[in-house]
Amino acid sequence: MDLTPSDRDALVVVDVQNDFCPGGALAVTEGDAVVPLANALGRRFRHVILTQDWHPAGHASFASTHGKTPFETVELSYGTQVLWPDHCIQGTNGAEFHPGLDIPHARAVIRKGLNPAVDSYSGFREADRVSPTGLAGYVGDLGVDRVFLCGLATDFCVAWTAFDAREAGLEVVVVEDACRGIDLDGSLARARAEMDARGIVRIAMRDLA
Ligand code: VGL
Ligand code: ZN
Repeated sequence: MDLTPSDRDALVVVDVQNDFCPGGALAVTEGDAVVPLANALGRRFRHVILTQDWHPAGHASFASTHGKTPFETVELSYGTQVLWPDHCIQGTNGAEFHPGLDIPHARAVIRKGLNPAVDSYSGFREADRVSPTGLAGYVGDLGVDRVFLCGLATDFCVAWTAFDAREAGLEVVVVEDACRGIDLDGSLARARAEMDARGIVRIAMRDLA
């Protein structure tokens, strides 16, 4: 595969938000390390989309909503939901992009996880597997047939975005060293295996040189 970015490619920067960085409510180890890499990647793409986890208070993915402890699971209408600390609440500082994120030509921000009853790891589709965010239509309208992904977290929002991009008929490239994972009970290894099984290409920054 020729990895040189062209106008038929889009970069999707997933959830590079304060709550997923050190000091945040759902901090990913070294989450802030992806910021300079996302910025460098951004300069290589004409089309850049940012996703933003954007939950209402009392969201169904919050442990506090169910009187439970973070990282327990609960059965919701659409299946098993991991419960998280309250994070990325609309309008809070934790929901803002990391202040170092510097991709001024990023034209679209896809907010997700707005439905109080349904989570959305994926930038394309909510966890009920039927409610679209509009991202597939947006990139399709631009003539994009391949997306490159970076950001947080490798094994949740990046992975689910990659799976749904593939199901939308796009080629998918994950820039792994521009991502960081949560790794809950082996979730990182499972996500990588699932990416390989679905024909998602995993690369490193240097492969784009
Ligand atoms: C994420 C858990 C909950 C992510 C978002 O960005 O990977 N993980 N909400
Ligand atoms: Zn979330």
